[in-house]
Amino acid sequence: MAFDWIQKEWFSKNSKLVFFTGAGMSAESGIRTFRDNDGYWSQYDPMKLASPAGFENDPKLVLDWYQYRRNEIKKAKPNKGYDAIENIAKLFPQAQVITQNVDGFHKKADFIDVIELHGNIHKTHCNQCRKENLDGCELLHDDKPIFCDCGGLMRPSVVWFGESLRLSVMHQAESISRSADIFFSIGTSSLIYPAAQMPYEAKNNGAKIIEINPQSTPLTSMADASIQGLSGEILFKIYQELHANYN
Ligand code: BV8
Ligand code: ZN
Repeated sequence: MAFDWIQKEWFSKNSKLVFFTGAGMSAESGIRTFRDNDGYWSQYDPMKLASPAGFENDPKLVLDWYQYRRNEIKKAKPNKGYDAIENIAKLFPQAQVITQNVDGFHKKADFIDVIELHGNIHKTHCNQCRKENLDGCELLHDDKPIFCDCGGLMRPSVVWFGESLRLSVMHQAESISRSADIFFSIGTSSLIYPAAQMPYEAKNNGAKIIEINPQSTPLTSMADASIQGLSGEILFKIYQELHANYN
């Protein structure tokens, strides 16, 4: 293969590829990450904006922030890294995506399954009875928080700090990671658990770990290949290589 950090013998036509993605995947779409120098957490306190206590303390502040992020995401669109993953998935039919992102940029399709570990920002549910609302329901009405008929407050359907991930989602992500032959970890600081456990589940079950990130992370030392670069560009190059060899 043209680039030396991916060994040809790692791949075969029926390899099971898993793409584990974080906020860096959407950086080239103009969406801020969390922990880069210009990331959200450099300006805001995550416990005030992404935790149950923060929501309880000031629901309007939290809902304003999520509505702002929804609007930013709606103005943006997936970048070529997303297209590359979809095209690679057409070459390797068992490919799957496990994402920490809530922007919904990874599209489920018949050739690729997408697990959203931390939920989806476009979905809304009641904080008390968990009744879900249709996609796209606004978070504020007349600039005020919206109450469910049970009296609870409507909130974005994302996982906050201190909240458990849905057990079914966690188990699905664990078994997909354990069955991977090639596990790509893309655009994540590998700091947030239990999500950050996934590459270790893959590695412990024999997968090759390929990390794509301009920075090194706690995962870098155990990756079989660590590609320092931007996910959109790198994934497009990887697609070209794989297309040339496995089409
Ligand atoms: C849990 C909300 C069980 C969604 C987020 C004390 C109390 C409670 C819990 C804990 C605790 N101590 C530790 C924990 C566990 C905690 C945790 O991991 N904390 C960390 C700080 C140690 N985890 C939790 O709370 C989880 N739940 O444990 O439940 C429990 C229950 C009760 C009590 C105890 C435990 C829930 C975690 C989910 C938190 N939700 N956000 C939203 O609004 O989006 S956090 C946030 O981090 C996002 O969800 C995001 O998905 C996630 C991971 O971040 P990344 O995606 O990696 O993004 P980041 O900015 O960090 O990095 C971007 C990377 O991209 C960088 O490396 C950069 O170099 C790279 N990059 C930049 N540009 C590019 C690029 N790469 C490629 N190409 C580019 N162009
Ligand atoms: Zn309710």
